Amino acid sequence: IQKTESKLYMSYITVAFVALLIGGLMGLLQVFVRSGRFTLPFGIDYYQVLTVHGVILGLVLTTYFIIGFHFSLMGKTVGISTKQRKLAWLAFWIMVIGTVLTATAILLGQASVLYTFYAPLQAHPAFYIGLAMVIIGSWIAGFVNWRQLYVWKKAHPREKSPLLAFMVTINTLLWFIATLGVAAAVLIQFIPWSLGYAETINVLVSRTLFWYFGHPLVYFWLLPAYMAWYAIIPKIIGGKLFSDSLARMSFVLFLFFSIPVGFHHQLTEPGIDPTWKFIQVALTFMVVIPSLMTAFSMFATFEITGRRKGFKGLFGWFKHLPWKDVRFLAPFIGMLAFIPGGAGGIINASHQMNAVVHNTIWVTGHFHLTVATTVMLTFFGISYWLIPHLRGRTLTPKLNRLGIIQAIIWTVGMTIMSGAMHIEGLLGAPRRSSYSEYGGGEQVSEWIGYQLAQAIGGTILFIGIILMVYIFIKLTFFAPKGDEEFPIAEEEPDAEQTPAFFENWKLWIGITVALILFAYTIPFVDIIQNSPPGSVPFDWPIGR
Ligand code: HAS
Repeated sequence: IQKTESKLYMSYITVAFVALLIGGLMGLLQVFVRSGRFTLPFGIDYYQVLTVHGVILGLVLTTYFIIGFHFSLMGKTVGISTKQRKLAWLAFWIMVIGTVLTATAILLGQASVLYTFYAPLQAHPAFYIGLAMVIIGSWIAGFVNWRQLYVWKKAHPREKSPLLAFMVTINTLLWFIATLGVAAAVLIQFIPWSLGYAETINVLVSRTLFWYFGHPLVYFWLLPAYMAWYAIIPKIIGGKLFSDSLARMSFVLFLFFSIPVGFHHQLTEPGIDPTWKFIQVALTFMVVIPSLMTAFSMFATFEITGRRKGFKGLFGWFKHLPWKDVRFLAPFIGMLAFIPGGAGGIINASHQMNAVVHNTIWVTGHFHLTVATTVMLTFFGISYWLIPHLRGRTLTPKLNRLGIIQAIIWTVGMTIMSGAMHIEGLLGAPRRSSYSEYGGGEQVSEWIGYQLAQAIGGTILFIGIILMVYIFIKLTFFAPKGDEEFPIAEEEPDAEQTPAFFENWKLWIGITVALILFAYTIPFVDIIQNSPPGSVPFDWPIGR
């Protein structure tokens, strides 16, 4: 790989690891505060820490790592030109300036609005302007990816696009369509309101636009992990991709169904017609299908590879998996975590059960299993080969062993922390609150033990973060020079040929837009009509 390319990809990935360290430290402070044994020094506000944690891990780490990974995949499969590389740098610097603006507003205590930042909480304009810049930068990066594929297709007429390039294109499309919602909220609602040009803000519209973006956001995080599961893991275990068409179909289904489902985050909210909540819940159950297809495909890959290696019996094939290879083990634990993580999601999406868990710390437990375990462990698994590959170094057996220890520490810490969050949530404990005895209620006394458990789990996780950052530094600067493989799997030879209609982007975008218009138009008009300016709580004047 050329130095100019690797420098670009590594810049994105490095920001992600810096974010991991800062965001992880904030997480540690939070579990300490909630244990009731620790107060924040220098009058630092709990919500300021919580905002740093959510923004830097949920928005900064993920976006930078994903864009760096996307570029690496595109560079490898379809190539990148000098002009495209320059634009990718422009995207990077716009994102960095935006991130610094947003971070400054939060660190000065002017933007303790949490990572969901919806009204009536108000931040300094710099917070929103910075976010808008991050989005604009990410769009430029996405345009570059599309251009990369376009140029490749022109040079390879009638060939199907490489699977990983196809997947990156779907994920950037998903991101682009989803971020239109949050960009609209930021530009039309938040910036004028925070600058004082608009006296009021429509709270329900801001929340609806946020969740129009917020749910596909979680699939924007998940799909790069799926890229690795489908196309990289089979190669690492010495097997082949089960089916190219199935993989493409599951990504197309994510594009269709991940956006028109935002209401499942707003099930308890007044002002949205229950019929439309029902429709979006039904669509939510559709978005479960591509994950089930993925689970099926992974099992198929594991079993076929094991049997081919001669392992017999119902589960004998399981033994062949390379348990001592961290490039496999870390993502595999991620897959396992997604079984309870996904089941929790189905519980959340079921309207009646949502009433039990909504706004409790169960939800925090859910997303620490999904994004902080499934996705993060897969990202770590990717880093073990991608970083040495980009840096012209190798993953030594010693670093591999450290990686395995890291994955085990993460698993133990997360099992304790997320498990305690799930149970405490079912006992009614709210999320997003610092330590409180709530006037000494009887039920509250049941919670504290779980909060102590979370502090223990969170501390173990923080040790895992320190170890991961150490491994990152080793892989980047000190590992021995060499040639680390970029593992991309081939398809099973007897798989059916991928149909040409997968390249019909107009069709996929058309269906996606139609589904969004169907799921959002009527309820959105309804929301705007029924919350005229001045009505509370939907239209909230400043300072109230
Ligand atoms: Fe979620 C809240 C519903 C998936 C992240 N979710 C959140 C929030 C975040 C988040 C961050 O309907 C909090 C937002 C906030 O701050 O308020 N979620 C779902 C559903 C799914 C789901 C239906 N969530 C995710 C993923 C996330 C994520 C993925 C991040 C990456 N979620 C909700 C709902 C809420 C919510 C409600 C709102 C709650 C409320 O009231 O506030 C589905 O996509 C899940 C489908 C997945 C499966 C699992 C398939 C299993 C696989 C593993 C295969 C394993 C193998 C290994 C092969 C059905 C693919 C096997 C080996 C063996 C040995 C067994």
